[in-house]
Amino acid sequence: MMMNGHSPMPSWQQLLATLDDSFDSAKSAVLTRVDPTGASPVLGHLSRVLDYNVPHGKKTRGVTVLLAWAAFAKDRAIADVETACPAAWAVELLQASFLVHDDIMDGSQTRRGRPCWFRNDGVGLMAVNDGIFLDQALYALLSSAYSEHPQYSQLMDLFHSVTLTTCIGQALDMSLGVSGLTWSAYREMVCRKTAHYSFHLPVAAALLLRNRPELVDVAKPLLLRIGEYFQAQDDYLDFYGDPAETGKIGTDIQEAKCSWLALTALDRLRAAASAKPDGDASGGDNSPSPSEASSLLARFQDCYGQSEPDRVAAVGDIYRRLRLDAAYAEFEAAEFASIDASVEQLDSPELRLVCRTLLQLIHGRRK
Ligand code: DMA
Ligand code: MG
Ligand code: MG
Ligand code: MG
Repeated sequence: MMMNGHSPMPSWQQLLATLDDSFDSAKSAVLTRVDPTGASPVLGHLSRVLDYNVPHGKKTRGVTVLLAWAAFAKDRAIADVETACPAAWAVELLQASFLVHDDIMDGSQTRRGRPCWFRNDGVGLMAVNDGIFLDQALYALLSSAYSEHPQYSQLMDLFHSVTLTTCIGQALDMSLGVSGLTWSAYREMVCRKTAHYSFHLPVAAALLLRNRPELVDVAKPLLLRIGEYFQAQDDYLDFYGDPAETGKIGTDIQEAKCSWLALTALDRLRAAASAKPDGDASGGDNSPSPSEASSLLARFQDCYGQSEPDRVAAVGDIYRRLRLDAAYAEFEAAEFASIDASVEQLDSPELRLVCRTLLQLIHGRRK
């Protein structure tokens, strides 16, 4: 057996398989807490809530816990990974909780290729309570697995504080609207609503389980940057993604979201509208003329955040006219290179490995 830091890392697929294998035991730890006798009439519903909302995603966040846990193992053999599975499912429970509520708030139709939970027959507003259940279930799971762990109270604090941050980010997301479309508001909102729980939380949880609390803040700035990049991708996919791949149908235009595409469109249109008639201030031969840009800007302001199909389509036409897919490809390549360079500067080889793996995993993603 290899007993040094250079033992091969289990692959992402192996970690995912280990995580999937542990779902039933995580689920039963939660339901035992609901009712140890197994007789309660509510068990059937809550079991369905867990089955429908927790195990069917990409599980990037859950696998990230296992990846970071494995990276810090003295022996990276797969057998050890089970220890971190409850924490991995705890992160997935938090994600499920936020998604159940997010889909209600965003008026979405589908999630992971199936109707959003609240759209299922007989669910409706019960989904509000189900979302709270998914959130609280994670604490039952953490306590069943780690109540004797020396970092247990730090682990609890971590989940609580990341939940509050995400909740504030979701509140910002809902309140910015068209008038709030600025890059600084965007970055703050995205960092809070997505980056903390999606990237910082899973790595920090694994570091606490490994008794390495001193590394939590070291990894955080870079993980938050990866998270901001991840949300820009999500915004891009909201319009340009294929629902057959993403499993969801975008609603950012009709919901007036402060998104990467809307901000970039406004930047381009404002630059083109104020350019000299024969100038090239807005970048590229395909830029609209100042008069076309002014009329597109007025059209964008009239249509963004409106639910009539014609107006939603008009915003999409503006995105295509501005070639925002090409603008996004340029952004993605530059952002990837810049984050990648920062990853290589990390002192800890284990954190470098984790961040590098995550960055490569999400680079160019289509779902
Ligand atoms: C998601 O933002 C953020 C949270 C906390 C769920 P979003 O609404 O853009 O996500 P999605 O596109 O998956 O609905
Ligand atoms: Mg949403
Ligand atoms: Mg949302
Ligand atoms: Mg989105």
